[in-house]
Parts: sequence; structure tokens; C-alpha cells
Amino acid sequence: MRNVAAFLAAFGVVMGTAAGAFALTQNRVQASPGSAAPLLPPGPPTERQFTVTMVMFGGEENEVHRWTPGTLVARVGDPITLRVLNADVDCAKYPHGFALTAFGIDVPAIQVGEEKTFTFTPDKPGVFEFKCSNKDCGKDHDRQTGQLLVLP
Ligand SMILES: [Cu+2]
Repeated sequence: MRNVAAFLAAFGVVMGTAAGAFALTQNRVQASPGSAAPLLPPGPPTERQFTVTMVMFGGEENEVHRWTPGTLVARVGDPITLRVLNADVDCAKYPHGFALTAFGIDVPAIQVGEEKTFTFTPDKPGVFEFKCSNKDCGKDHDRQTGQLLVLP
């Protein structure tokens, strides 16, 4: 239980820091004044490969299921290969799904140990949610979300 608390505390610090570095205004992502280095250096479109894994932390009473990492960062025009892996050994009966609907991705079930690969190139900046798309997967389904941050 202490490990879960430590993880969640660290995760909160990371997410708080990331949230402070940018702001979404009228569907445009802008660095906030005074933020340190840019999230990604400027440059030509760059191929980006991400692996997002569904993992389970904790024990029976305080189980937490999350996509990790929960934040992906790319730029408009970057060709993205997104690998989605279900490593939650606890969900054999009700597998997780994966949806990133802003880019046409919606898979209702990814079995334990299975992975799916998607390729796309974002053509618009913004913060786009990804999530589990199987509402029957477990009690913390609604919190199984993450975000793809697409910088201009
Ligand atoms: Cu799920």
C-alpha cells in the first residue's frame, strides 16, 4: 500500500508540473510565461514511437488500473506509432479497451498480454484524451484515461 501511495504522490507531482508548463486556450496549446524548456524542441516533423501499457497497482482492496505513461507529447505533423499493451493480469474476464477517438482509434477489447499498434499523424494541435473503452472492465474504469498533447 505504501508503494501505491508513493507512486500516486510522484505521479501527481509529475502531472502537476506538466500541467503548469502549458495551457489549452481555445484549442491551442501555448507555453505559459516563465515555463522552462519547451516540452519538445522545435524542428521538422519527427517520427515518434510510444508504448502505452495498462498496468495494475496495489492489492485486492485498493487496486488501481492505469495507462502508463498517462501523457504523450508530439507535434502537429509528426508520424506517430502508438503501441497499446494490456499488461493487467487481473482483467482476463473483462479486458480493457482503448480509444483515442480524435484520431479514429476505438478498440473495444484488448486481451491480457495482447498489444495493438496504431499509426497516425496529428493534423491539429490540442490535448486529446485516450481512455479505456470497455466500461465493464472494473470499478475504476472512469479513471483509466490519459492524454496526447499535440503541440503546434
Ligand atoms: Cu478498462
